[in-house]
Amino acid sequence: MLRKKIVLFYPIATNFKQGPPYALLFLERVVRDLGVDMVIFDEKHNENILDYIEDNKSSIILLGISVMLSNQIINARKIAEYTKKNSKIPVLFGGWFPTAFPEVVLAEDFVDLIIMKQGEIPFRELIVKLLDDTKDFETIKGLGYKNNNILIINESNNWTNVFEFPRIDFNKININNYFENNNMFRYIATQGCNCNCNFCTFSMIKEIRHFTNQPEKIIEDITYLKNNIQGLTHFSFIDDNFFSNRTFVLKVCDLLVKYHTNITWNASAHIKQFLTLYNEDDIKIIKESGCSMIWCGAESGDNKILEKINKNFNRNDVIKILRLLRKNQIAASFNLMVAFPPNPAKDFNKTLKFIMHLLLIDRSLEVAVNFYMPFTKNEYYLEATKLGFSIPKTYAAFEKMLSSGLEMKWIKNNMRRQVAFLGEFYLPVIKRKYPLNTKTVLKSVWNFLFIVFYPIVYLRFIIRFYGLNFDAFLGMKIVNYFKKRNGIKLNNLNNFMVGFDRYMED
Ligand code: B12
Repeated sequence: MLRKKIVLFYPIATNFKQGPPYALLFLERVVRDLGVDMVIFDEKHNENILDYIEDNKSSIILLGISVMLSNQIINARKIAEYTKKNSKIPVLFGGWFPTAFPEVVLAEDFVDLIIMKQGEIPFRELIVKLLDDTKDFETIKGLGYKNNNILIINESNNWTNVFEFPRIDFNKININNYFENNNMFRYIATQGCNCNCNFCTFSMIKEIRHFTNQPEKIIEDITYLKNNIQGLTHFSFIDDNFFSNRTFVLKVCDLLVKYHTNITWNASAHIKQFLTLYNEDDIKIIKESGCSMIWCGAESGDNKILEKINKNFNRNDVIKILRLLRKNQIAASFNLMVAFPPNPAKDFNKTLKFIMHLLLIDRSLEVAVNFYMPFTKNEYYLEATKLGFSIPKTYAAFEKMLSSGLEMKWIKNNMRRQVAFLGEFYLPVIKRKYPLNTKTVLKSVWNFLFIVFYPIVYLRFIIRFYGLNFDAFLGMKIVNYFKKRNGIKLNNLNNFMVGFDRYMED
């Protein structure tokens, strides 16, 4: 008899580089003792999932799809619809999108089941039931299912330490597919977050906590990855809040110094936590262990906004961490949000000027800016609803949002233009740094722009003036002319992310 199979699918999220599909690797480990085959398809690298489903439909007992709010929604639907149309395989959606919007997802005909929050425990329980051919799903916490077309959403499990489960198996993917920039690999060392920022998806999960993997296990994984990927020297810890546990961080650093003197790494921190937890000696150890960059949510240049979104720090703290990192030769990278309703112009102005100020303190600072999207129910969400805003109510409305953007009437076109000019022109010029992934043919164009436009852009930063963008307009015309001439196209899968990222093209 054919062995039963579970197919797990990670739809493409972005046209930029993506890391390994950790969500699926974390799930595989909890069912590997159940005598069922698990096959992982990452759409970024494996194209033949439909053929696989077609060829194996009699032995596949479940198709599981991981979905976060991104282009994944669109491609998840395509595979799910195909599967429903051409087989009897049940389709399960998991990940942050069904966690945040369970009813929206489960209401669709192409979805039979959803799993909310951490998947490990409910996923294992579900597979056991499917293997037994029983359908009494009411005992599985975190599961949503249908009974005679009625949607049933069970209560969820508490947030648990998933690092206590068996280790993930890197052999389930081709690790070399995830080797980036000829030196880097993304890795998950901790999970969750212990902050209460009320704009973050995590704030929807009230009892969310922060858990760390054991430092020794992390070092073993790093050794394994280094031994199996030629040229790997840099790790990006893509955790939400790597630095929130000092004992853990210092232990990792200690082991890195002991066993991996020649690697560098970057990770995320909450600004206040970092400033409170780490002294100068700690930062020296962190640097010595290879830390080359720390990224943080600086979020806003407006103290009032920082207070109201519960960041627990102010502008001075942002400046303080930037100076501290600079002094210790660790690069900083800040994410910010602009245009909070109902007075978007106020924080917009403060934040853009603040960014200019920060850049004058440290030219190596990396910055990403997004327009604030009121997805969680805080004060700004209420203000936004007064202005006619509503979160999409159906799966199709979310798909539309991804291609045409969210309707946020308080954001004016000149704001979009100014943010775009800041990201695409002023920052590269003041930093004299090509936008990431700039094609070789465009580098000489940028070199020219760096010389011609630097004085005026520098002056702008000194007087903090980002209006009347004749220089950026001209500069971008020149860049776009050469892009067109060389057939370079920017194809963004996520049009709703209306700000700019550090990544320009890929
Ligand atoms: C890494 C990451 C990315 C990578 C993803 C690719 C990759 N594999 O590296 C990249 C860089 C592409 C990315 C992009 C984006 N991301 Co992102 N990302 C993350 C991050 C930091 C870690 C994801 C991860 O691998 N976690 C580790 C795994 C083990 O955990 P997990 O994914 O949560 O999976 C568990 C459960 O969710 C569940 N589960 C997940 N999938 C499935 C599937 C099934 C079948 C089941 C049963 C269970 C299940 O079980 C898993 C094991 O417990 C998360 C935050 C987080 N902690 O998850 C944000 C997060 C997922 N991203 C988010 C967002 C919004 C984005 C962006 C849209 C915007 C942005 N600014 O980041 C973009 C989209 C694309 C773009 N603009 O280009 C949000 C999602 C919000 C939402 N409601 O969907 C999160 C939660 C961040 C946040 N705090 O808001 N992201």
